[in-house]
Amino acid sequence: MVTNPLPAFPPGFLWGVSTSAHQIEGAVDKRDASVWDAFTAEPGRVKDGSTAEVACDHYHRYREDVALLRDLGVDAYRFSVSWPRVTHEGGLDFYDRLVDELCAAGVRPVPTLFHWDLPLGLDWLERDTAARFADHAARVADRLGDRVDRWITLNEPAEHTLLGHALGAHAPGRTLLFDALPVAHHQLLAHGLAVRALRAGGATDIGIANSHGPTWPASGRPEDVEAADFYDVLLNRLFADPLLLGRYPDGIAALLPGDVESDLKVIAEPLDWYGINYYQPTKVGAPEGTESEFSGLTLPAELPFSVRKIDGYPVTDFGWPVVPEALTELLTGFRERYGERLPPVVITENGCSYEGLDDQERIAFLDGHLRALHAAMAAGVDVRGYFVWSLLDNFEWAEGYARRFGLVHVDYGTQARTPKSSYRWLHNVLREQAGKARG
Ligand code: GBH
Repeated sequence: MVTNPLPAFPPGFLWGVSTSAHQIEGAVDKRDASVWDAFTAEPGRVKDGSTAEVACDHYHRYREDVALLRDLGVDAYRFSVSWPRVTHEGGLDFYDRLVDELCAAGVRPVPTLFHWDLPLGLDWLERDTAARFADHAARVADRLGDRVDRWITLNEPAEHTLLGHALGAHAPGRTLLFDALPVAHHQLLAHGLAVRALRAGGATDIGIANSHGPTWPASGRPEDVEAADFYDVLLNRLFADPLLLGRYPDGIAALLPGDVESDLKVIAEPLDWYGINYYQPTKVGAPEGTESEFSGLTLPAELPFSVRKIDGYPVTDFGWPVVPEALTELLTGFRERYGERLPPVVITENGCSYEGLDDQERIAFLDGHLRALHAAMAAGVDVRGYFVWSLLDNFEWAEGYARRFGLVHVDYGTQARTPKSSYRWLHNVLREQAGKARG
């Protein structure tokens, strides 16, 4: 049981929860197909053989879900706008209704414009997809911009590149290893072009949600340190450096297509804030010459690093280690590396998968990570908000419905929503924090 009250977060700190379209909406007949539909249809791609055709049926139950948000007491809701729904006749109407419902409930809408469900037929290996994404962004903003003032361009281009195009665990299922690098570059370019398009339409509060975590070398041996540094480039610096410093880490630009120098000017459009999705640190060592297992993935032997097990910490149902203090380390490390170039930070995702309605482990996870976040703020990192992943149990990509990340339990047979203990706990935290902010 967690009993000590959390330290006070500053007035104006934004409390929220996150979801994504493909993981909760369902209503597949009311949108065009995405690469995830095609991927899911291939046998063996999704562990329990499930699809996202219905998911949490949020498309039809959004009113009930917004009521859950309102009763939870969050300031903001991060959801994603499904690009293949926007391309479908009448698809934007759904987001119009959702945003109205959120505004009426006093919950600020924070849409993400791409969370992995690329329209089928588009391809991030093609440079043109970046321009298409900017058009998509402009179209959504044109419709919702009178009620939405904060935007997120992309969700985790790193994971989409790595899992979707390098290792084949996510849609579109390619196993290109390092030949997947153009996918990273084109997403970053898409981000920059979207920032310009959104600003041209009057938007003033734009960020991105990147997946980051500290990389720990397996030992002090130079070969382990070198391998860990390489992994750190792939997960962290490949994305943060171009966005925040306007350059790629050494050796990367030469591997990318096109006029990289001129693209970097677009990619480095100043951001109003920088979103970080944090889950866990990764321990990395020199290659061991064999395949290795990593979060349900098989990493090929030819990679110049190997991922090692982190011992000595509790693990979630997914097997991910629970290391709250690595969030403090991550944030202070970012502040050191990027200095004044780092805009205010928002934690756009943090959460864990556990079974059960009385989810004391989730409470302990969130409590620990909020304390770690507060410690980073006390050490001088400017953090403006925190979003829990996720409001609801949902379609966890290649894991299907087996992993439950929600504050609210979903019975996929009846679609009944049942708030878990963590939901009530967060509700109390938010009430307590509001009281503190009033002084
Ligand atoms: C996010 O990605 C996604 O944005 C979201 O859609 C998803 O539902 C959510 O997280 C939960 O998965 O084996 O211990 O090293 C998270 C990216 C990449 C974080 C893999 C955990 C490996 C854990 N994840 N990583 S470990």
